[in-house]
Amino acid sequence: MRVILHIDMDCFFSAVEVRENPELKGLPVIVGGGGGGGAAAESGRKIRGVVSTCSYEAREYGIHSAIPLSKAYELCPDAIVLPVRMSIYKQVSVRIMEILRKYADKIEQVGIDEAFLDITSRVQNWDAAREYAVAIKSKIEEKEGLTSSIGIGPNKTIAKIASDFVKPNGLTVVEQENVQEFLAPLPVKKIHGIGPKTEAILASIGIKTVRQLASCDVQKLVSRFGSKYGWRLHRAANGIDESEVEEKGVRKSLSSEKTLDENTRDLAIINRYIDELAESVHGRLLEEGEGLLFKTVAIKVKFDDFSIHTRAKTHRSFHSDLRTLVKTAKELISEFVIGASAREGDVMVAEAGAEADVGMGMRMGIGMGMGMGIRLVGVRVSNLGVIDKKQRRIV
Ligand code: TTP
Ligand code: MG
Repeated sequence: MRVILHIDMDCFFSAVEVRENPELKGLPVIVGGGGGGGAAAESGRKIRGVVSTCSYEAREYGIHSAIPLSKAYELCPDAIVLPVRMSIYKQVSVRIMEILRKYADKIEQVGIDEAFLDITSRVQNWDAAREYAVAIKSKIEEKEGLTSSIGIGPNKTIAKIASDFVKPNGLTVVEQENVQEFLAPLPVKKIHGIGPKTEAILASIGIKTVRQLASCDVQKLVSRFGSKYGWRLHRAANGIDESEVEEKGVRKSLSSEKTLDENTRDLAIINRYIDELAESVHGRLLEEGEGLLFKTVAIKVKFDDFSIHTRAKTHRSFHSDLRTLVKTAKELISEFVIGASAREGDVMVAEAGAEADVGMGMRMGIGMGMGMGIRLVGVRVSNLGVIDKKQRRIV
């Protein structure tokens, strides 16, 4: 028997904003679009964009994720509307995941503010699991000042439904023997993966609750939804889910390198290779899952004598744009190839001739491997972060 925990932070973006601006505590706070809110609306400007999330106080007015900001403002003219500051939420998310990692054998992050933890080997029974969850919640509150909701069950489907059962600051434990009883009265949309479309089809055949879905003949579901999805619905409704908590192979870095057509030290030529390599790395950053962010950019250079050298720069915050990648890589390569006293060095090389260059260049602190041609260059990004799939935006 497994013990699976699902944790979801409460009104995440908005809770982070309130933490950063404590005077907002207890107020209806909306995070979304480009911000603006009261002043923008009063001056007659149209508020653009949608609500990313909002505080629980704002939810009392009927505001929720994905509705237009203009509608939200109608529902609650006093709401404080703040712009999305993705890089801050991302940093908080990374820190929360680091905390969680210590509490599980396996952890699967499934969004910016949620994760599954397999805690089977950490707890002896369901009571211990509850205490374990309390400890996790307290640790996150202590370290990050944020509340979360946790669900615990014998599999991921149950844990996920349970974490949503009491919110905010909830904790719901569904023991194996209580699974059917817990699921039965819930509306089918509570099962992860059942969206409005499936919900409507199920309603059309008279199925509204999980109890009804669980007792529906699986062949009927298969004929409606196909074999794979039909069986999945049937199993989920009966509380069965054998899927593992999958520790996603978190990518540590991405790189691309190229041997030059001809060995050279000509920066203009090398920079053309850098453009190409950076574009390739950047393309793969975007392809990777929902997209990745980077903090560190590194370059690699191989000289005539096959010696390999690298230089790296770590930015303070995450970036995702090609421009920053190219600019950083070019700065690094130019420092590296030309050195601090670049122009002087170049002249000296021209006059001194190939033999003497290396030693003199080195002694004078000019570029690395002075006099030697470069035969290969590479660009690498590391210290990666993910772009939130719900948000679908790049910082
Ligand atoms: P959720 O966990 O779905 O929502 P939440 O944390 O704001 O609120 P809850 O207490 O109900 O868990 O999403 C996490 C973050 O993802 C959320 O803070 C903002 C972002 N998000 C969007 O940007 N757009 C959306 O449509 C949704 C649902 C979330
Ligand atoms: Mg959340």
